[in-house]
Amino acid sequence: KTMGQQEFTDLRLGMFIHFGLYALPAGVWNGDTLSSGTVAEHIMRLKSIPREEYHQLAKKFNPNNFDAHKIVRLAKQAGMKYIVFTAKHHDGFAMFDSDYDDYNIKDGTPYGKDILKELSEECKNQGIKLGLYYSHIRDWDEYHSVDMYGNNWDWDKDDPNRNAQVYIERKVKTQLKELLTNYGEIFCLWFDTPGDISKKQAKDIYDYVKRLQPDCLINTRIGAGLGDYGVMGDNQIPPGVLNGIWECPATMNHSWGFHCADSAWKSREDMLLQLIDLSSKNINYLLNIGPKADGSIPEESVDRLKEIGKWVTENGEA
Ligand code: FUL
Repeated sequence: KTMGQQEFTDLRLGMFIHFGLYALPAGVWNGDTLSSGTVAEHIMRLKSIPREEYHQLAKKFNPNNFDAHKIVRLAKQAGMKYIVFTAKHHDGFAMFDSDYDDYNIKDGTPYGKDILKELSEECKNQGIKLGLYYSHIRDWDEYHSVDMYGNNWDWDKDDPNRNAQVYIERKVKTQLKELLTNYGEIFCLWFDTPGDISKKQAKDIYDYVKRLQPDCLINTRIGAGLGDYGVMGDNQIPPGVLNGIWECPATMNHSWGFHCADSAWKSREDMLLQLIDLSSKNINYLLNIGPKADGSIPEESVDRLKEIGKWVTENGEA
């Protein structure tokens, strides 16, 4: 049965994981460091990195210290009731085994394993819900017939072979089917930055997901006014109570993906105040970690999660 409004809201706190090839440059490209106020997972766009060059990152990607067991345990210790993992971010690289092409963690990296499989099995074993982030319109790897170098990062609506519709049919549906078939129960699909997706396209994707897993919740970032629950802007906390069910995705520093120069860490108090504030408004707090290229979790994040967990244990559920 589909999760009800109260059930979703009762989850309160979740862990967002932004992990992908962008963890390798970690905010630095050709000796040039992105300012600490930017998001490192956007480095391909921010540095206009040619597709072929960005692809080289896959050949070096070997996150052997990604310890799914420890990450899931950490989430649980922090009082988190669900995890949302970036299956595919805007760079187009699949963090799971995909038959769409070899640009995925299993077939295209020295790591050679399906990291999502590991995570999904741990979630199941330790009894925590798993949701997946999937960038359904923005895909910088598929825009390549367009002006890649002039920073024109949008679909060429006039190209019959390469436009949003063709991409949805070929890549999005192939991969959503894999994600909703091979990893057990997926509690939510977290779509993002719909741009000018049409109502028809959004509805088509929405129905496609529900056909594969009727209980999977879909966030409003699917676009065109659709979605089962609302997502606030990044790090946005509304001043008052809202109608409906909501979630606030938030970072511990500024960037979502690991950024070596981003040291603006929020304090434990900052985050607990946010948790309490959101909780009083019935809005879930989806708090992010960005693993390093080797898969390990930045110490600053681990420390903060442990402190949050301590507070949650001592004070009951927020
Ligand atoms: C944004 C994305 O562009 C960011 O990279 C991040 O994934 C955030 C949660 O959503 O809109």
